[in-house]
Amino acid sequence: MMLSCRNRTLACFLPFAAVGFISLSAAHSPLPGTGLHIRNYHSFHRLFRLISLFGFDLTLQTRPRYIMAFLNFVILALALTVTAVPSRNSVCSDGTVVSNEHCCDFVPLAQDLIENLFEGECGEKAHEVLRLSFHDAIAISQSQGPKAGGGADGSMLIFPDIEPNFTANAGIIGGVDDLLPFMSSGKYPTITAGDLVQFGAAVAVGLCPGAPQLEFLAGRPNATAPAVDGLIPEPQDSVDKILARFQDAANLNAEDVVSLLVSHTVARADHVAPNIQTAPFDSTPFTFDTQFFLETLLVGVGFPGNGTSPGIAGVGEVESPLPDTIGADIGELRLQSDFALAHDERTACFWQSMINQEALMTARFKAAMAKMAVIGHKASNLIDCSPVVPKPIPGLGKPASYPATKSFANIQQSCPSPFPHLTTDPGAAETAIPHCPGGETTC
Ligand code: HEM
Ligand SMILES: [Ca+2]
Repeated sequence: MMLSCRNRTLACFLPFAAVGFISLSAAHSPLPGTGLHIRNYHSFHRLFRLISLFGFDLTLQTRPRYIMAFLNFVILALALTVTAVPSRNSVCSDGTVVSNEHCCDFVPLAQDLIENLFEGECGEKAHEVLRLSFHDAIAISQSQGPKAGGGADGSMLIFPDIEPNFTANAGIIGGVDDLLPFMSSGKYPTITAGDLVQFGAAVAVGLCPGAPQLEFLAGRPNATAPAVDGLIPEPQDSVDKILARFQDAANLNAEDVVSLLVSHTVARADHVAPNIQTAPFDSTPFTFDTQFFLETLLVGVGFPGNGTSPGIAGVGEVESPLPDTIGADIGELRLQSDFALAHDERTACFWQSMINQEALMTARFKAAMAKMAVIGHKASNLIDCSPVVPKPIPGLGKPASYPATKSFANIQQSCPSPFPHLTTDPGAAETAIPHCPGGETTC
């Protein structure tokens, strides 16, 4: 039988269809067990040469004996495609199934971080690393161009003497010093600085009861330069400035900003109020709950002090509803930026909608963190290693509630939607906000 391609028969197009099929499927999914995309190490020329090896002459001087060879090729291509599917997965030492064996390198790191840095708790270290993931990622600017910063590239760890010294990064050196030993230990040679920061944050937040299991993509190249000063939002910034900064960094919108600020449910300030450290942003700084969104809407009555003298306002600080410091238990601190975003017409309704809606809050936080964690990178160039993020600690199952002595009467509402009905915690006096996680008395 003689086939002529001049007739434009189906047979002429089959090889190209096969090449296209293989290339497309390879381009969309990593090659078995490698995570490499076909374009990374096989050019299309090589594919065409491969076809020739199986006897098909792509000059299309088609002869009958090539037909069998071509069929062989199609069968081989199909077989490769079919067998590729199951072999794509790898099983890590702890049984976690991942799409690429590189992900398994993060399994011992997670254990190491939990045991030796976070000590299994949503405490100071976990908070610091979560904040670091933000300060690393947001340091990038579309308007200033690539030289301004590389986003989530670990530049804080690679140039620890530069960005951490910027005023807006006050205290960030804590998170940097937390993670540097994991980078220099030599135990994790395949893990980049940017991956360490974002993975560290995912592990950290999972220790806060009620947090979602964050997505984690691996493969951020190491930073080649530090970011410039002026890219980190500050608590004294206006809402206009804050929203513009997130937009300029990575097209993050007002809802993304509120969704990322969920992190302030597990946060305390060391450098805002003069001489006061560990001043919490809500009454449950070790629990990933919706209290932050409720408490930021309560009327402010004072500044947290050190327990002996009255509190003095810091830069970017406004009055909080629970300022009493009782012994080592420091009163609540409110950032001016959180207050402004809680009441601005662009963000107030979304802010209020988070109250007592843990599922909404965790889902929106997870989605926004997924965007933040890849700033400066193309997600399609990274490897999805989400299964190696440890399962988070479940929530406490306690609905949002007014802290003792507070009620709807103390709410300063800016969104016209109905306000959720909530109970008030028992007690005749303002509740002390525990200084230590896990019910410990010293920490
Ligand atoms: C409008 C944007 C933001 C502003 C102005 C802001 C400001 C601040 C400030 C002033 C502190 C206190 C730092 C200190 O004194 O020790 C803080 C703490 C913190 N922030 Fe933000 N933040 C913003 C957004 C975010 C985002 C997006 C995240 C994470 C995704 C985040 C996570 C944290 C955490 C976890 C802490 C607590 C750190 C600790 O307890 O050591 N913040 N933030
Ligand atoms: Ca909380």
